Amino acid sequence: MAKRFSALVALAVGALLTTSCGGGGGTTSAGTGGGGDAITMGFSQVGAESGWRTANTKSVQDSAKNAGITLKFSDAQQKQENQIKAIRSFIQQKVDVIAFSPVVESGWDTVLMEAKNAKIPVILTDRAVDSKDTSLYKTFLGSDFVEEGKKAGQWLVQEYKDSKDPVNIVELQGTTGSAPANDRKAGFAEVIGADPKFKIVASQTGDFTRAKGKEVMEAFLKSTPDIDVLYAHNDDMGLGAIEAIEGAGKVPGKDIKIITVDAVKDGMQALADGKINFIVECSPLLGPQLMDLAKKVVKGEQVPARVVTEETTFTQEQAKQVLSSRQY
Ligand code: GYE
Repeated sequence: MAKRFSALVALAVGALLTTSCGGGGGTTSAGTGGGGDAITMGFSQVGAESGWRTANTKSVQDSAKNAGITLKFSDAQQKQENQIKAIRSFIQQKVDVIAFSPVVESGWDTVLMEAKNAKIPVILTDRAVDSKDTSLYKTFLGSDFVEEGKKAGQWLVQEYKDSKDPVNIVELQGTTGSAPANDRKAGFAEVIGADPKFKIVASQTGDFTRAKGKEVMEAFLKSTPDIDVLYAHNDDMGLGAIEAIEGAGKVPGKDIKIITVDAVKDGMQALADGKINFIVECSPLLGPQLMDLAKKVVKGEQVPARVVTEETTFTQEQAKQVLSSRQY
């Protein structure tokens, strides 16, 4: 119990550190290395836009330490140009392996070719790229975002199965051009598309942040009468939207039903409180698998081209049961 408590404190302190010094696109090192076959990993993170991202950063940093891998960590502040700069700097520093979570899907071929020519293996983590040349990276570790969008749609279809009335949906999309925004939109649209009563009446990006989620939801509430459902591509945008809905004198979870993706602690709390109706889980705890894959690719061992994270979904009742044991 005492051990568990101190682990939780460490987690909270770690989260604070990550958010407060995540600026500048600079690079910081952590980890031990040591020994002849020590591994140095260059990791280019998207940013610190959400609770999911904070938990993901912590998972990567902790796992590197545990695996004895020296980590050069760089925060791109959600800018592709910063990620490209970081990758070039990792190549110059001759790291053993580069891992990164591409903020958007396209535009990576040139820099990935530079890494390939320098014989530095690349691992995609969390988000995918749309490069035709799959030899530019060794593997892609992360969630199936299309599947997540489908699960969101399936809940909605079930929820309104007895209704003949139109269901007006507004959608808060993730970062424009990012794999999770593209795929969560597509999976959801495919499932609800089977029944014409479901209508997406407004859809706009909230860039995966709470502040943008609130701002865009305020605009939706002004421009769009009769919103039945909000589908937000992550918890943080949903949480921002809840503030906007309450500000407009409506009751989130009742007047407007809310579906989100991620299942970070704040999202799960809102779900347990009845303000969100359904959350599709997306796990940020990719660190341990990433370090295992890194060790293998550095040794030149074969790894699967795709490693998919296992995930579930949560209703309000389920959130109440698991909330206290949620790690992030
Ligand atoms: O859902 C969102 C974050 O790429 C899966 O990025 C990740 C997404 C996650 O900002 O909260």
